[in-house]
Amino acid sequence: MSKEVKTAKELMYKVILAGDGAVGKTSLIEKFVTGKFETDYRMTLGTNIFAKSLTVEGASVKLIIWDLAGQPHFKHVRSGFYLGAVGALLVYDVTRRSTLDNLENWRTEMMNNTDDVASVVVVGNKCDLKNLREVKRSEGEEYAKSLGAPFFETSAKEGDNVEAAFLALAKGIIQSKGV
Ligand code: G3D
Ligand code: MG
Repeated sequence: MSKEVKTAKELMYKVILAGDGAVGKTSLIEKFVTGKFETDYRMTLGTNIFAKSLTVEGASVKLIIWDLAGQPHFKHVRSGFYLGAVGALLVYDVTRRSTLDNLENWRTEMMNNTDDVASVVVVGNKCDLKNLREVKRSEGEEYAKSLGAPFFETSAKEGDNVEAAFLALAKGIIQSKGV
């Protein structure tokens, strides 16, 4: 008879992705959760919720990843989106400087709507578009440093650093909340 091993209850954490439209939030989640980069799923409106289990520092963690589909114009729609989130990826697009400039507004809106955020990671996405780059790596790094947050340049298309960014997010949550 095989021995059943009882594992500790899996910890579940709500995390969100914030940032301007078309920076690649949905693409990053799709890549992380399904390993695919697809180009034809993005027409949904409202909020999409994804889940992915991972092991961080020996702990089993399930990230419940909330994605704001479309860019609702009304802030009250977004307030429920932030509620209870303990982690956030702040995402900009390295080919559009305005998207980095706007990250602080996204962060402020998030902080105005939840007290629970324990872990933030700054992500400069689309690093595969080398010829279109508008934002230097050091600029993103500097913003992240000002928040005391980890920083990654990612490509949802090629997969670079996608897992690393989510792992750093989960690690930050575990470190501040304890296991
Ligand atoms: P959003 O969820 O932040 O609004 P999306 O952004 O994930 O919908 O992505 C917006 C567009 O950027 C999509 O292109 C998507 O394919 C593209 N994109 C996302 N991430 C990357 C990346 O890392 N590299 C490149 N080259 N493109 C990326 P379309 O043309 O479908 O609008
Ligand atoms: Mg999207």
